[in-house]
Amino acid sequence: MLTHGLIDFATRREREQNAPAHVDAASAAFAHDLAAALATRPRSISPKYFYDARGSALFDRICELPEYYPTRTELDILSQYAADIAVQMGPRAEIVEFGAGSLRKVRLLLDAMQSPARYLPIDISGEHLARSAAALQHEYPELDVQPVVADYTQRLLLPAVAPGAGRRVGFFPGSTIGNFAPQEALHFLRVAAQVLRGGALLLGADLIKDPDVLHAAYNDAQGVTAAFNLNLLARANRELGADFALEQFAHSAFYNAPQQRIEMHLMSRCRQQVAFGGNSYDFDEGETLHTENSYKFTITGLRALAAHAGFRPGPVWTDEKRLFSLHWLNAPSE
Ligand code: AVJ
Repeated sequence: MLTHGLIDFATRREREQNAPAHVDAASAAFAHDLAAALATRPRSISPKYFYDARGSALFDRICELPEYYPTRTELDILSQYAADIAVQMGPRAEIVEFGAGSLRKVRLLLDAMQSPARYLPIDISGEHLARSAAALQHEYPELDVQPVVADYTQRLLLPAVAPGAGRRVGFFPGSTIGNFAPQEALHFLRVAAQVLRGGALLLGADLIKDPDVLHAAYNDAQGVTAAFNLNLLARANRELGADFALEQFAHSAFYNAPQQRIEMHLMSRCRQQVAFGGNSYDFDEGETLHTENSYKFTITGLRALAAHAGFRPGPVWTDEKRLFSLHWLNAPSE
């Protein structure tokens, strides 16, 4: 239906389009999931398929858009409160980042921390992970950088905390948690609470706000978000030989207030057929392929969710306009 599987989601950061060993498996999964999506109604597919090389580049451009406040705001909060966050972390802490992530963000933490001991970025994409890890290791020669190739939504085995080391702190920025349906978010937080036992999680969550502000963030004037959404069809044409007529699909993004989420869809502008994998699929005028959910939170709602998953919520940092929130969540000790 409209939710996406956890395992599907976990591979959304796959960016190994240039790694021949991985391309076939990634394409096969895309082909399989696209066929399943087109054969079901309402139609929906995991947002992980946005992130081929072109889609990843478009996402990087989204993060720079004037309307797309989350990245900029989270970076502002991180730099403003880095010292407070570092106090929570304590000396010789290690950071476990879920997703190989943005080095800009983790750098702000490392620079404020007292003798950070180790950085463990976890990502399903070995290629992207190796690049990020090597870049960070080069900049922080004292830091023990240990990339972990794994699906972080499953139970994770991490190296033991080193003797004499400080707390283990999970880092899940960007409101990536917003791609999960509520039940999936709860499941993810429960797994994280186990992996981070005795430590904590630093979690970025986008906040419910004026729907016009939300709307603009996903309907930018330059059309970068539209191109990002439509790239899913372009990718299907390029990679799988589908024949989507891109000009016959419209980017649609809107705030679904009762569900507290932005929904992105690709909407058929007319009645049409699409040929793919030896089959033909009918689209009615206005029929959509649902491509993404991006849940928004209240501070109290997020804290309640985390508590339900076993965390003890601590300090929350936010910006002046309360656009975005960063949560310190203490993991259970056992
Ligand atoms: C990477 C899932 C946090 O939901 O805002 C940006 C992805 N989609 N613009 C988000 C996205 C359209 C982004 N996340």
